[in-house]
Amino acid sequence: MTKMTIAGAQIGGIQKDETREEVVARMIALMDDAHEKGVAFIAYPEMTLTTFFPRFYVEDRADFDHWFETEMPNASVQPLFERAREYGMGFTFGYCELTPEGEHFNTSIIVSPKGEILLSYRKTHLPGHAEFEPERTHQHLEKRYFLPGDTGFNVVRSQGIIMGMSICNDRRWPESWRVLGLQGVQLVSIGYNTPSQNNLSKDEGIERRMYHHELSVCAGAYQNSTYAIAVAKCGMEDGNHMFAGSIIVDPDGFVIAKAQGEGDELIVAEADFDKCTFGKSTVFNFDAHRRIEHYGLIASQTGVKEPSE
Ligand code: ING
Repeated sequence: MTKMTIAGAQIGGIQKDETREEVVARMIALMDDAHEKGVAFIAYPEMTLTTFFPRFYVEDRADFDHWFETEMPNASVQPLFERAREYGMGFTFGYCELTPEGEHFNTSIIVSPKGEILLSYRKTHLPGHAEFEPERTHQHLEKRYFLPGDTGFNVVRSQGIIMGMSICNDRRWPESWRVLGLQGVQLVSIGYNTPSQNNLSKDEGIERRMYHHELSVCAGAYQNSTYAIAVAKCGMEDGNHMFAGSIIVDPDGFVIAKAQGEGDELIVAEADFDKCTFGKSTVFNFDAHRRIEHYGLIASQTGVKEPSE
């Protein structure tokens, strides 16, 4: 299948006291709307089921284990899986994963129209810090509550195309996109929760932040000739603002759908995956043009090493 109607289901703020069931009901309402519009695949945001709790500091991390899912699917999300299967709709969403071994990950999954979990991804690039930093106006403690992902960036064939995932900060790192691109990815789903207030520099405004978000997704899609759905959990959460700007981007890097508000909102686009072929066979024909003998530092060196003089 080369054509598919795809959607991003932007989710407005989730408050601390909102239950999983209340959130899933909001997700299903968007899925119902998507079904009305003939959508075959829908993407939900990062950490869709809970508020963005890494804005809060807690001494004992176990006190935050209630924000995590210990099995997937589970009773809370089962209605979403059932509705998707009824509609024959594939989907992806992010949640916080607590493994039987006691490890905590920021995770997302791709589910087939039959309700099978085909791929699980654990967020690689965790922004922020692990300890409380008093000089910050806003804490961003993902490094405190999650381990760096151990899955790497993988793809899966589903619904006739090659699908992959990133999560939030991953979209800012070209390596995330290129590893997926080297596997022939045609649709990258990226959920995000991006606070609007900056933690350190006061001069960064929301416009600048939004520009960097869109720049990252459009560049990643273009440079790997893939569609991308970047979908936000946004709006106000317990007095903290996260920006919206959910977009669907085509393989030429053009935004073809964009959310207008900061609440629950469906964005829809007609994807023709044959459009991925041109870029992959010309400008970004990796096999014909890449020179990996010169790229060694990308995978062998973590930080910057400047010349001595
Ligand atoms: N959030 C943010 C993101 O990468 C951030 C962190 C905000 C980075 C602003 C840079 C600038 O979109 C998450 N959850 O990764």
